[in-house]
Amino acid sequence: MTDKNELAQIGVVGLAVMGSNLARNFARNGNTVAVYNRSPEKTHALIEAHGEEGNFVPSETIEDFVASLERPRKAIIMVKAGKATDAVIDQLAEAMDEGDVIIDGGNALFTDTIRREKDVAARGKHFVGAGISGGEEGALNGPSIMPGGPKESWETLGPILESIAANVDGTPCVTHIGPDGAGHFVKMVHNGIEYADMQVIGEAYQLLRYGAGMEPAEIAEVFREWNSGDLDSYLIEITAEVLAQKDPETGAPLVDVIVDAAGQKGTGRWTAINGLELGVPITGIAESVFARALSSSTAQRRAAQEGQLPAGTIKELDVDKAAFIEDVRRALYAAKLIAYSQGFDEIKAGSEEFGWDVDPRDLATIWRGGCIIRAKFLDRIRAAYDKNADLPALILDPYFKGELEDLIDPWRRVVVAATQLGLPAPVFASSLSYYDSLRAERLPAALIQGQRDFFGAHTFKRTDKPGVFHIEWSGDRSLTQTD
Ligand code: NBP
Repeated sequence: MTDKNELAQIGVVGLAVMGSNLARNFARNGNTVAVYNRSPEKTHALIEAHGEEGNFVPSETIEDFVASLERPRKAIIMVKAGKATDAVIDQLAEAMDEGDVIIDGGNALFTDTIRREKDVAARGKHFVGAGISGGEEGALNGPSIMPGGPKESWETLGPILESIAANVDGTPCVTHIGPDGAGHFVKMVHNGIEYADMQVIGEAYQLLRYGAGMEPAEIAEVFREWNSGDLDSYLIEITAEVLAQKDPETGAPLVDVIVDAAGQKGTGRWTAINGLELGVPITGIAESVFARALSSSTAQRRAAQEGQLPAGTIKELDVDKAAFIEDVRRALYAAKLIAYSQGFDEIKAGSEEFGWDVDPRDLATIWRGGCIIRAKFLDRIRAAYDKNADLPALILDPYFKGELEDLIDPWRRVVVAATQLGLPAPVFASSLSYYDSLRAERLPAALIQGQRDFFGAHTFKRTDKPGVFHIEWSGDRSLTQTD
């Protein structure tokens, strides 16, 4: 139904797949929704195909669109991230009045969101950068939404977003995350965790396929079974679906006909870069981004496959298949746990750096539904932060510590097996090194400090007394205290 005279509670600019699905979701949930797209064909197509799903108010100019919104006006931008977003923000800020709210629902880099919030605030309007997860299906049926921006905007925007968000146990998967770029920041880290989660699932598949010699359909059954336990999650569920799928053209397992070069749109890379900038070891996420890059290094891979690199001694799997499958399940669980723990570390560090005061319990709550990393496991994460919001690391929560007691030996066995089988398992292995580094009483960092003092007089601290010291390496090797 369309009514040009009715004022809309919310507007959507940009009616490609995400925007039109989001607009339909608003309309289906009782909101009158104003819709506008740069080229009017998309607006017409939406109204023609889905106009009966609820109350839409279509416009062909941004001025008419703004005039069709109830005050304070609220408009969500769902256009291509980057320059297009800046252009639309400018048009909306020009046409709107003081106190109106511009929401960017695209995948913006959080530093862009911080800049945009400042610019829009200087023009007297509110700006909310909102991370929206769940892809096109989530946009239509209930996404997980991570809005940042001023708290006042949340007061008016909150109920509308709650009406379309996914819902788990009566709790909507949306809450105010924090000021300016906080929403887009946590969405970025969410995507980074998603990269790691997908990579560890991939590594488990690789070991079962080429280590245990199992066929994709058989592995699909294993994943189906795993989905009824600790690993119960959307990604495990769809993995079983993909592995069970046959290629409609050849009848071969679909996974065998898909080129093994993983693409990326950049949010995982942003997460890794930000981890480096903040000095947070998010090794699982970074390694997953590198694994995708390596998969796409076609020329190098071809050269290496042509026998130019020695494989060394490759062993056959020498354990019972059922036992190996269970070990791989536990290694996957452990590596996944590390990736989440590291992701929450990055959020904590970002929150402190930018003064956002992000509550990790909120994230564990709103990621339980609607988003790609939705998993039963998030209830455990929420319980961990409920007990202690200042956990030094998620894996130090007593429940997860207990889980790791059961996971650590299988995890070590799987990393050893992968090495002996000559199969890559970069996140399984690097996560284990991270874990052992955290536990280690002494790290080789002492030696590195010695080296740095040797070649660059960078000084070092001592274990036995306070102060800063230097050895006269090129002289008499005496010790001097510099501070
Ligand atoms: P696209 O990212 O493909 O963008 C297409 C839309 O941008 C069209 O409506 C197009 O209008 C509009 N647009 C462009 Br391009 N330049 C414009 C300009 N200068 N002024 C006004 N409008 C302009 O759409 P999408 O895949 O629906 O994604 C929308 C946002 O949601 C993106 O930021 C994306 O990163 C994010 N996101 C997407 C997904 C997903 O699964 N696809 C998931 C999560 C987040 P036109 O019709 O006139 O060309």
